[in-house]
Amino acid sequence: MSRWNRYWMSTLVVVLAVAFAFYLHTTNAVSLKRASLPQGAEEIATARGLSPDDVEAALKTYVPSGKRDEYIMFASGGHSGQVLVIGVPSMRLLKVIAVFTPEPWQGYGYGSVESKKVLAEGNPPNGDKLTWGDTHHPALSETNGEYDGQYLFINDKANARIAVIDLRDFETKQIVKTPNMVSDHGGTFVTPNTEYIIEGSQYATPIPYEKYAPLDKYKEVYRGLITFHKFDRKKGRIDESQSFQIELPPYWQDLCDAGKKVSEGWVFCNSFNTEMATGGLGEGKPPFEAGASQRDMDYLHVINLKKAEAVVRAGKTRTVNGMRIIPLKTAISEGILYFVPESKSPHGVDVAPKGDLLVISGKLDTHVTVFNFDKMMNAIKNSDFEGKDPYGVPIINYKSALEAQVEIGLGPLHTQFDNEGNAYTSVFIESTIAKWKLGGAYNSGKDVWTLTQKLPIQYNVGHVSCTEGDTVSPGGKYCVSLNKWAIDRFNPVGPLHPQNFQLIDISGPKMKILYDMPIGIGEPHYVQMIRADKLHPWSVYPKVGFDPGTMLEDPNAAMPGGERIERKGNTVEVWMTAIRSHFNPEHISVKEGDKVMIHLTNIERANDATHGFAIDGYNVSLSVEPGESTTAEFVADKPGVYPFYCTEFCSALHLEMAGYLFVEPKK
Ligand code: RUQ
Ligand code: CUA
Repeated sequence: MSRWNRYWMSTLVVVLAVAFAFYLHTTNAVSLKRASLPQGAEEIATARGLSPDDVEAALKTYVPSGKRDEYIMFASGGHSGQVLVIGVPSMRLLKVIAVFTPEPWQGYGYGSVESKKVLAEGNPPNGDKLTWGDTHHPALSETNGEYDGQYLFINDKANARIAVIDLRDFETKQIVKTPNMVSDHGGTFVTPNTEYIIEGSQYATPIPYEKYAPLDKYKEVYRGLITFHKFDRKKGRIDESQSFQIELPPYWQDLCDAGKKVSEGWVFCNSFNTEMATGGLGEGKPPFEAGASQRDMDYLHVINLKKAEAVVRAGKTRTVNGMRIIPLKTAISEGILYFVPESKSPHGVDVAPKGDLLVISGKLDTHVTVFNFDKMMNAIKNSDFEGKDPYGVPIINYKSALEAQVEIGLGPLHTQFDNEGNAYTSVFIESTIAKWKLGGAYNSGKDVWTLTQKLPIQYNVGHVSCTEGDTVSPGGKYCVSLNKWAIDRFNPVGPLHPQNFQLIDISGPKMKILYDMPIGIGEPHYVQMIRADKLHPWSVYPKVGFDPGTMLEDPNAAMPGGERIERKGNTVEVWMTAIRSHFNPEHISVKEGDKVMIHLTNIERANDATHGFAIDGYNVSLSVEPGESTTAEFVADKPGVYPFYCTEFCSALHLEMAGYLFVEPKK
């Protein structure tokens, strides 16, 4: 290009740029004008009895048709045993992920071999078949203390189990029945790089729990446990051969949290019933609620995970039911376990974003108590102990670990954080969320520690959870108050009321309630909210013939052209494909008593072209997403003619997407 030409070219570029900027300016002006309230908005608000606050809340939560939410909330489904996926701020329910409970839409536990395998893996070795879970605390996988959007874990308090959900397809891939313990509560919590998934037991039992011991042996034989499940990120599975447990005194260990940043490598769990009350209402003895609340102080457990790992590596463990356990004596002598006294029936322990402070809440207290990690470490170094518990665990001097106490109201439970040095604590007895200022490094070194606002909620809050509010970099946008009672908030639906999730705007100087969402599926305990752009789920499986069980191509998948039926002895194996709007083959003939295996591949590549597969009368229901290969297995033990059909309205000729299973009776 000549110099002259180059001159003209660059002039042209400048002119075009100026023209484009002017165009943007005018269209912005137009769209601003368009965004102003439509005529009649005030009339609508008046007619519906909406206050200006209501209108503001509506504008802040309404997500127009076709638009998406900014955050995704993963909520425990409580007794349902499942996980709820909810968009924030719209509070639209996006999905119920089947975890501990069979779920027919997803074909989870209704004939599909992979899901039956996952559910069966979670059964205890005694042969019991568990069909529900009491899900409590979901935990997103983390990298450097930030949610990375790869995996989600959740515990089952009723049976001490942990589930692993892969966030590429939002499906449960593994359920681990934790050996030796039968109830948990302090799970799931992950270490900052998801090396471990933490699960603390709740109610002390003999170890293992299958070993009977009467209550008069409580102090000698009953014990608590904390399990560190090793997570193999490459495989996306817990590796129980690398996991271990630590034996703890028979206090009732409650919630835990993993240290991060400066406190990485340490784990904190609180406990109640350090009285070691054994109940007995009905036998003239004080009930648990009184017996377990006598002392003013219980113990925060301070656990040196790095040392515990070294002790496990050195083989100083005993193995029970295939699980390595660090005995309590060893945990004490090796400097793995310390206590700090904490006030009245502690519940939540929450590590602040910089990892330097721990916020403790006592259920019968009016304060939150803040411990300083460095001060704790100094106390350990200087043997600054105020004594030992009956088992010999050194108790760090309370005053030496203390950083601050903030009076926030009666019955504090859980605390989360924002990006501006504020903490948010749920206050159960008062039904409020307390916002308070952290001192020290969170507010330019000032000793501010003050309550700034109390927001009434409706009603009986358990957890409060804020956008990425338990990570090293909280989002500071929304909190959700997980209310255990709803009482009068919704249309009545009988004596069993829904729970109430209340969305709170925390982006301004004052918290404001934006939305009430009824939860009619169980008592959810905890949620985590992740920025939606951190999640990258597949919209279809990457290849036709993909097995979600292995997350690889299934070598035995039914593929187009390879559809067939083969008999080997009493087993009939079917390779079947599904595409709008037919199954191939459409006829399956077997004999009564045959084992039937149907390998079904959805060979579609279109987004959302899911086919279902149900066999009438045979309790079989599969969901086959585009690309997925799955296998249904059952015994054809009932003679007759059984239509099978697609259960998703996939096309105009969806009703024609059907076939027959013929079961010829035995002679
Ligand atoms: S707990 S309401 Cu199951 Cu997390 Cu505190
Ligand atoms: Cu496939 Cu309906």
